[in-house]
Amino acid sequence: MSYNPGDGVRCGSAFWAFATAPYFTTALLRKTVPPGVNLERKGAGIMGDNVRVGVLMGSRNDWETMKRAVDVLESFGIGCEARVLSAHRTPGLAAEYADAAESRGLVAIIAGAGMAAHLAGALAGRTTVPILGVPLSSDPLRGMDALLATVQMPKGIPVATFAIGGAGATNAALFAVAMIATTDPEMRRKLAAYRAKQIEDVVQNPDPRSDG
Ligand code: AIR
Repeated sequence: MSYNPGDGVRCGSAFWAFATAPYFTTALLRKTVPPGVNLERKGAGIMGDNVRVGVLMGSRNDWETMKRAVDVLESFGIGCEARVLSAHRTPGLAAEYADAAESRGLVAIIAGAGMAAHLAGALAGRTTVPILGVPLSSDPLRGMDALLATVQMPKGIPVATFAIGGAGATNAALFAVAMIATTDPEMRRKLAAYRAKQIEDVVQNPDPRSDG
């Protein structure tokens, strides 16, 4: 089964079948749902329990970059979910996602968007769950537009902003790991091991002319 971030699924391949089944069921039942049942929770990509970090992106075209955040979180064994939500194209669903974040126990939301990147800020305005913004590169301004839109939040509503593109996606996830590590000794140990491996990689390959 190919991964489809537009459906909003739990990270980790073992979860895909479980995660996508309710979504498709939801789509099928959309016209016959009893009054009072809130299907929009599914529409907002709210998929289940044990999700600690949400990885959101403004477009499915952002997936190749934002996948790096998911890869990091999965490598640390952190429950996460990936979802396309746009501050402009699906503002209601983005708001709903933010509104539910605290009660779901999310520790952080990583939000990547390009161009007039308002996703991170729009989420931050609706939740006290920390928002980690990743500006994404696109033509013609190569991410400078998204960087400024993400980092230049007015005082009172912070967004932690990371580097443009893949480095930012990776670092946002590592930052979420570090947040979790403040209260989780096992995660602290894993993060220390990750750093140690980076040092080891440099020490073992000091010659820039070698293949590494
Ligand atoms: N975007 C989508 N909705 C609001 C914004 N800012 C961003 C996406 C993507 C860029 O617009 O995050 O990086 C272009 O989107 P698309 O779908 O046209 O490729």
